[in-house]
Amino acid sequence: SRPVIASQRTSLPLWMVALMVFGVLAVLGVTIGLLVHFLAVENNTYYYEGNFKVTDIPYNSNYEKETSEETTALSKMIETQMIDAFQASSIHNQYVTSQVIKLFPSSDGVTVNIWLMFKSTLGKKADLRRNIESILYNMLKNNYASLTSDPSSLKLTEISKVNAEKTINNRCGRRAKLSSAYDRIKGGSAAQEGEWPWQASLKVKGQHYCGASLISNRWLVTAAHCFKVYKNISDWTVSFGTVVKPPYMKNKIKDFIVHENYTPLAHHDDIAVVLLAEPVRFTNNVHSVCLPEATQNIPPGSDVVVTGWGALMKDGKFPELLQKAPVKIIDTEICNSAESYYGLVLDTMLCAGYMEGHIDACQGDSGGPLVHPNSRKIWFLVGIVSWGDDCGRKNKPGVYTRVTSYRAWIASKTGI
Ligand code: 4AZ
Repeated sequence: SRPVIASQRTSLPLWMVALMVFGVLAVLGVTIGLLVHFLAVENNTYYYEGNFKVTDIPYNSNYEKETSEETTALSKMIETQMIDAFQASSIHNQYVTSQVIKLFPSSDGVTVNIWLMFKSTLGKKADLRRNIESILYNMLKNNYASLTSDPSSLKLTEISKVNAEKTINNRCGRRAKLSSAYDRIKGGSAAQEGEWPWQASLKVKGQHYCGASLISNRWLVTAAHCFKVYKNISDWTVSFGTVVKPPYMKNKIKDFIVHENYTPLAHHDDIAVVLLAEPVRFTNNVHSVCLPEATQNIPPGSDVVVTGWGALMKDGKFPELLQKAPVKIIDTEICNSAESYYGLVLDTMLCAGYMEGHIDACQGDSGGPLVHPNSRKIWFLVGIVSWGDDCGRKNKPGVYTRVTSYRAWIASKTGI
């Protein structure tokens, strides 16, 4: 009987053997697949922060100001050089973006603080850092764009995603998330989350009433006419994000200041600032827009964007999601012509939209932002939705409070 037993033991059913072999192969396959995926295929994002010194630049306190012409000009020059250097390099496939965060002027030049984002496979991470450093070093050594710099001053460190995003979110007018999807309101389309992080909804008794723009962690800018009817501070709340209901967050307000010369029967000086009861914590979805200098000129034809939760057409439906509409600055003279507003548009206002109509701000967008990306793609608040003859009508574009005209007024009330 023994041989019988032995033969029983050795002859496992074929299907069971096949199953076991299959099982082992499957586990091996998944393991190898995962390893390859994480070591070679998966693109991880890495962030770096750096500093270097540009010499031979005379001291100018305007370099300390984030929004000054001097800061924009020098930052743009350096950013252009960095982009060119990385795009011409061997790591151009890993390069995502680079920018100047801050300039620190001193007696012997300007220290430049930069921020970089790369994608790389895990195995190549150490090489990547060395490569970035040597590309920047060579860029500085070559005394680019007639700027003299000190390549030995270059310092580069890897930073966490959390810190990288914090750096961006603490600067005005920038977006931490880079989405290719970024790219009613009447004639608009739904906004992406984090696309317009300064957009606020001013609510009366929990209902969306007006738009507003965040200019610091405590202050908002809006239209004076939003406070025409409801003047009781406790009636108001503020929320952010893209969904109007339920609100992404709910902030109480401590105070609002309406322009002294605003009168409810006219459209002039249609500006107010709102103080939040508690400062907001800046995130990818909530942070401030830049204010232009009083002297900044935005020429007719410039591309701007108006955003809000206003009606999709005159007497139309209100959207659930924040809407964006691309419009263009219109020459005030054209906007004041007989077939348009016939002289009603003051120097302290600006027109934006299209003379043929269709794309425009509408009821409920009031107080909200009209923003312009500068040459560095940093967003500036150029207008506040104020008035217009209906929405999207031919020859009746939207009229906005011209923010540059009130730059000093905003500073006098908020210190910003
Ligand atoms: C409003 O009623 C309103 N087309 C806001 C903007 C415009 C028209 C009306 C501009 O709040």
